[in-house]
Amino acid sequence: MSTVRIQVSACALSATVNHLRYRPNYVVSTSHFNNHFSFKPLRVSIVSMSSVPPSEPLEVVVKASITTPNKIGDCPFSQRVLLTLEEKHLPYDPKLVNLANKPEWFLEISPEGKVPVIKFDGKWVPDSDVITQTLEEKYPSPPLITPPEKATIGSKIFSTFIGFLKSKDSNDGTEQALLNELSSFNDYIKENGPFINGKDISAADLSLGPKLYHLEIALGHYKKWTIPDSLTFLKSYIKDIFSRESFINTRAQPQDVIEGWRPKVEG
Ligand SMILES: N[C@@H](CCC(=O)N[C@@H](CS)C(=O)NCC(=O)O)C(=O)O
Repeated sequence: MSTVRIQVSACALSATVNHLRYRPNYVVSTSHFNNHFSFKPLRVSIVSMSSVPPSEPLEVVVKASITTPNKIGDCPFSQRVLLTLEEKHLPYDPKLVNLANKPEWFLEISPEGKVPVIKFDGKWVPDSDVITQTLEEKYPSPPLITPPEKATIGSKIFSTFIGFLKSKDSNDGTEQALLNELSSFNDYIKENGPFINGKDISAADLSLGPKLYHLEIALGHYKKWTIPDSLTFLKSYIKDIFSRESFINTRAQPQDVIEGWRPKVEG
C-alpha cells in the first residue's frame, strides 16, 4: 500500500495514465490538474487502489458491552465501521473499551475519549465518517460508495427517533416527525430499493442499519412502539439488513441497547 507523488508535464501525464491503465491496482488522481493544455509542471497523485487485504488484522477500538464481558457494546458508529470491515472481507482485531471507565491507553489514542478508532499505517484515526471513507479508498473492492445525491437519504431518522424516545409529552409532535421520516424513506425504497443505492448495499445502508436497530429495540422497550405494518418496504429493508451475516456478527445485544439509552430516557 503506497502513495507516490510525482511531478510531470501534461504530455508525460498522458503517457503515465496509459501505462497505469494496464495496472488495475492503481488509479491516477488528477485533482490538481486544472489546465489540460498547460505545460506547467503539475502535481499528480498516484494512489494505490490495491484490494489486497492487510497482512495483519486492522486494529479497531469499539465500545464494550456493559452487561456481558467480552461482547461488543451498543455504539451504532462502532457497528458501522465493523460492518464496513465485514462487507469488505477485511480481517480485523476488535479491542473493546469500557466507556464508563476509560483506560489510559485509550485516552492516549483517542484524546476525545470516543469510539470507534482504527489504526491505519501505525496511526490511530477516529470518527466513523473518516474511517469508512478511508477504508473505501484503501480497499475499494467490493465498492460500497453511495453517490453523494443519495448519501443523505434516511439521515434524519436517527435524530427524530431520539426526539421521540426522549419525549415525555405524547402530543408534542415527535412521534409524527419520526413517522414522516420513516414514511418518506419507505416511499424512497419502494421506488429505488431494495437498498439506498439500488440493488447493492452501500455505505449509507451500513450507517443507517445500526440506527434502525437501536430505534426498534429502544422504542419497543421504552414506548411499546413498533414501526407501522403499512411501511412494508421499510420493514423488508430492515429484515434484509438485520439478517446479513455482517450485521449478525457485529450487532449489540438488545439489553445493552436498552441500558445505553436509559440515561437519555430517564434523564
Ligand atoms: N461522530 C463520531 C461519533 C462517535 C461517538 O459519539 N461515539 C460514542 C459512543 S456511540 C462515544 O464514544 N462517546 C463517548 C462516551 O460515551 O464517553 C463517529 O461517527 O464516530
